Parts: sequence; structure tokens; C-alpha cells
Amino acid sequence: MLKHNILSIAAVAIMSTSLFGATFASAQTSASAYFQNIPSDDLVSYWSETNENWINQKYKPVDDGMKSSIIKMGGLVPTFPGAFAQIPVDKIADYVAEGRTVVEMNLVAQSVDLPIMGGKTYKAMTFNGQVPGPTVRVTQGDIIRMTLTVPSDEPTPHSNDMHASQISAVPNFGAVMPGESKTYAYIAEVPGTFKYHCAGVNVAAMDQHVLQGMYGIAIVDPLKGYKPLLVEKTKAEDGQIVRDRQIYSADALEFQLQYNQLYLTEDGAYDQGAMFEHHQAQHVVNGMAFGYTPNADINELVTGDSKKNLFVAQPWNSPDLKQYQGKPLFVPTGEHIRFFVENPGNEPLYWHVVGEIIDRVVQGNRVQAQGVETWLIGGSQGAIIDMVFDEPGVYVPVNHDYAAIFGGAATVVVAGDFFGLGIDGDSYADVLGNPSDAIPPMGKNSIEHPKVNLHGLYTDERAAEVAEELGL
Ligand SMILES: [Cu+2]
Repeated sequence: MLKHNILSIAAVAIMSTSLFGATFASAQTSASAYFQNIPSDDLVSYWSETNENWINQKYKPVDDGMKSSIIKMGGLVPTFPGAFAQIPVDKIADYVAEGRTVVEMNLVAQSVDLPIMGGKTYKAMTFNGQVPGPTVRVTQGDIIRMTLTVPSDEPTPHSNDMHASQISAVPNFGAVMPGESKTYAYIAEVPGTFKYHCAGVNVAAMDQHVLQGMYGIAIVDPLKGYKPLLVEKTKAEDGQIVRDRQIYSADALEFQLQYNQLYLTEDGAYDQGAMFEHHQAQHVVNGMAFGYTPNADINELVTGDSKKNLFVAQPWNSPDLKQYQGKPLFVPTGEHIRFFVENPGNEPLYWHVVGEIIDRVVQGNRVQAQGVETWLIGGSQGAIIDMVFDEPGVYVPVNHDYAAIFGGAATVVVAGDFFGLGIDGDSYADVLGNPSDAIPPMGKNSIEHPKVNLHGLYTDERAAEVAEELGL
């Protein structure tokens, strides 16, 4: 197995080198205009760090002077800011003057130990001490100015590839060394839910960094907002059954759910051999297996016995677990609920809600489906899913792959006053709140959650920051 891994890494490295080489060569003549925007010293150092092998093979023997000349000719890095919506960072003010909004996204790479289901910890790699990383939310046409900082005590470089962008992968998504930071900016031109992720150290170990936690989403709201939701029902009218079309406002109560897998050795390190064989240790939703399940307090409230579980798997029961204590999602019945679903992981996501039918699926601001039982979301794919929960009840969004369901990709949604607790309000969220990590930042058509509580795969330090941000 080990041999297989090493060979595979080598093969990827060779492939990417030759691929980049070909791209640079074919783009030689047209990139020079933009080239003047990049300080040549930065470029030389970038180039020599990442592509030494290729340039040596291709141009050997070349002296440093010739290498510099080639680089200064502008042939070797294909970046076209206008065409690819990249904004030179020092020109952002010009775009703001035209009326665009800039949204800052500041990420700090942090390798930490975080808990996993079963009481152990794993060697997580995070953005800002949380898995997934913070969600950035913008409106189509806004500028995202992304800065990634890698503290000097990080054991490895990191990077950030944003799928919401259309900018050259090189040098933007390249490695940021410990003790350094990198900024790029772009116009978010396409609405939707988009993954962002560490691309490893110039692609090497990308799998490890993403699967151990370095991922998140950017939500790009459509410029003109979301569309109202049409749900088709039936009703009896004059002794006949007729269609009953119901229109719900575009405004919705929103959740974010990201599906990934953990491939771990016994001591919580990354197990690449297991990844190659698709042997998951756990399936996680927003970083945790079965994280959105009832807890001991809810057991007590509903059954009068804190030990009498309401759901088949409640691994995060105790209040002692702080921000990791299980929290279900609470929704009202008869209201528009919008899920931002992303699959940053390594397995297909068969997104299904046990007990419901998906009312609408939107991707690329186009309706892809209405009235479907399951929607397939491939690796590095997102979808915006609109639903109305008609009846009070317990519903379970799952990855309808049985290994995934039993491995942790099952989320409990309680609609209305299913347990007959007689709580005032539309849902238990009015009293119990919804988990902070399942709630995206407010956007164009967001309905504010009545109450938010602290929940997530956060370090204690990050949990304290989130609590302060939310006023908890
Ligand atoms: Cu990384």
C-alpha cells in the first residue's frame, strides 16, 4: 500500500509539472500585458520555488539571467485579469469607485487536534480553527478580497483555491509559506454555492489538507435575488381533485450543510492508503459525524429521561461536550427553507431527506429539478435546495449511501411542534435555537433565525470568538 501511495504522488507531481509546462508555453505571447502588474522579484521567487524542475528540464542549460529574461518576457504565467475576473489588489479602489462592493475574507491556517465521534481526536487542518472554514457570502458582482495567512509555527505551507473565482490557478492558488500571507481578489461573477479549499503545497498533499478539514464555502447570491418557490399540491374542488399551486416568497430560513469524509489512522493522523481504497473512518456533515442529533437535554425535555435517546445515534450527548454537544435543526412547517449543500469531499453525495421530497434544486442560478426524491451532488459540487416541510415531524437529510448514513451523514430536522411540547412560536428554534455552524451569514433573501446557539467543530478559542460575534 505504501509503495502504491508514493508512486501515485510521484505520478501526480509529474503530471502537473508537464501540464503546467504546456500551458505556460502556449500562453507565452499574450500574457505580457498583465505581466507588468506582478513585481518580477516575486515572480522569480515563485517560479523558482515551484517550477525549478520543469524549467531546468526544458531550458537546460540556462543561466539565471536567461531564466529571468524568459520570465520577464511574460510567457510563463498565464494570467489575464480582465478576462478571468481577477482584480489586481492595488486596483480595487477603482472598481469600488465604479460601484462594486468589496467583501474581505481573512483566513488563517491552523493545524490543531479536534474531536471526532467516539471520544478521540484527530489531526485537523483548519482555516481559522474551525471545520468547515468560515462561510463568505456575497452578491453576484461583488469583489472577494481573499487573504490567507500561514503563521510561522505552522508545520506546512497552505493555500486556497476558491471555486467561486475564475482566475489563474497559478500563482493564485499556490502555496503560502509559514510566516507569510497572500492576497488575491476577484469578481464573483456566477451565483451559487462554491467550495473553497487548501490546494496543499502546490498540489502535493492536497487530499490530506482538504480531507482533514481545510475547506469551506462561498455563497454568491444572484444579483436580482432568489426566485419565489412554486410547490405543486392537489386539492378537492367541487368533487374533483385539482392542482393546487402554492407560491412561497423567495425569502427563506437558511441552512448550510457540507459533506466530507475522514480517512484516519488509529491515532487520528491522515491515512492516505484508506483514501485510495475509499475506506472512510467517518462521514461528517459540517465536520462532525452525527453532529446534528438530539442531546441529553432534549431527551430530558421530550421523554423526561436524559438517557432515553430520541434518535438511533446520539454520540454527542453530554453538555460537558460544550460546542460539540449534538444539536438538531429546528424548522417551522409551511415555510420556505433553503439549504446550501456542498460536497467538498471524496465520495458522491446522494442528498435525500428521509420523509420529504425536494421541492426545487438550483445550480448556476438555473432550476435543475423540481419534485425529486434525491439529488446527486458529485465531489466539489454544490446545490441550493429549496424545501417546505409540510407536516410536524422528524426528517433526516442523509447522504443516501448506506456507508455514509451509518458512518455519520445523517442530520435530524424537527419541523413544528412534533413532540407536542406546546412551545410558543413556529418551531423549537424559538426556544432552543439552531446551531451556529449550520447557519450561513445573512444574504439577499434570508429570514433571520429566531435564536442561535453555539455548535460546531470549533477550537475553544474559535468557539469563544463565534460566541462573541453572535452575542451569546
Ligand atoms: Cu493546507
